[in-house]
Amino acid sequence: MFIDTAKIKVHGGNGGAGCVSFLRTKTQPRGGPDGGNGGRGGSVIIKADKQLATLCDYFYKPINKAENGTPGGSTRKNGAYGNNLILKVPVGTIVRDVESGDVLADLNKNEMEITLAKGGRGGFGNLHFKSSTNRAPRESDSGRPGEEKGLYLELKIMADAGLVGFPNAGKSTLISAITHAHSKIASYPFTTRQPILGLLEFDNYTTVVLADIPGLIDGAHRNVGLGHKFLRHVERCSLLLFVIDMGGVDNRDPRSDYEILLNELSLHNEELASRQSIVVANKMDIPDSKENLENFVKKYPELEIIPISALEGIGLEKVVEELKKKLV
Ligand SMILES: Nc1nc2c(ncn2[C@@H]2O[C@H](COP(=O)(O)OP(=O)(O)OP(=O)(O)O)[C@@H](O)[C@H]2O)c(=O)[nH]1
Ligand SMILES: [Mg+2]
Repeated sequence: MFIDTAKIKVHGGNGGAGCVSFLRTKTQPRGGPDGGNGGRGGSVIIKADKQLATLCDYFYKPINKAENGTPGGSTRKNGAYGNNLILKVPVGTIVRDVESGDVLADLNKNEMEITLAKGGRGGFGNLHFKSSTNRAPRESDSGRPGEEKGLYLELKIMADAGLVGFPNAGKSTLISAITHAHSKIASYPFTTRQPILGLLEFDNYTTVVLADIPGLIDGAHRNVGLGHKFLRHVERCSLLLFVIDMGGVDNRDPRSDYEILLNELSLHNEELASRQSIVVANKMDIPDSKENLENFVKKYPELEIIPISALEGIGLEKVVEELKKKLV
């Protein structure tokens, strides 16, 4: 299951208690205090892992606690440290404090990590309290509790370019044609239900990552269709590819499709609508598409438009060339 947000609680481990003990042996019947300190509790650490693609682990396990330290013992034995708990999350996960809303970390690189909740310090044993004036202390410390925090995790996948379009516009067909991705293609709307990443390799061996996301429709911001929340996954893209169906089936007008897309983008995040973009005019193999494209170009003469047929593989080199020019 693809999950891109999760609310979790993290607890550092508690410190172990200090020990009160006195050495008693045959040769040292009054050997003095020898209670060891408790061990420190483990910390909760969050770490980006490129093998992961979803936050679903945390949907099922929202409470995460590191190990407690163990208590100190007699004969000066200190308690063992609690093990740290490492929470692995996909690269691109943002961590926010639930109460303040502050961003604590943006784990945008593989293996990047931060400590979310420190473990508590272990308590002192009575040996620690020994002094010249108090040679047989009976006091010890309890361990400190570990830190506790409520956190909100949000995944914004890392991609260089994002495909935005109506359902059935041909986004998945395009990404499957130019990258190694296998995005499901079908003639019904909302085939794609979660973001799919595709790696595009250029002739000089440089690569960029494209993201295919579910289709948007009018009212997506009001949760119509699959809603617009998954637009968070194109927020990091420096380039947007608007995939527009020029076929005009069911009397659809590509000009209003484009307008609706822009509107839905700006309702999600105003800045997205003015992001660097290319319009990919798809389905140019359909007879009515020529006229539709002419009308589209007339209305938007300032846009960069690439006519293609993702299905028949026409115009794809031009898309790849533009991606290379703009992203590499
Ligand atoms: N004639 C024609 N059909 C196409 C072209 N590209 C895609 N299609 C068809 O359009 C339908 C939808 O294609 P998808 O690639 O699944 O569309 P999508 O934009 O990913 O759709 P969602 O995942 O539902 O948002 C499929 O039946 C494709 O075969 C094209 O260039 N020409
Ligand atoms: Mg699709």
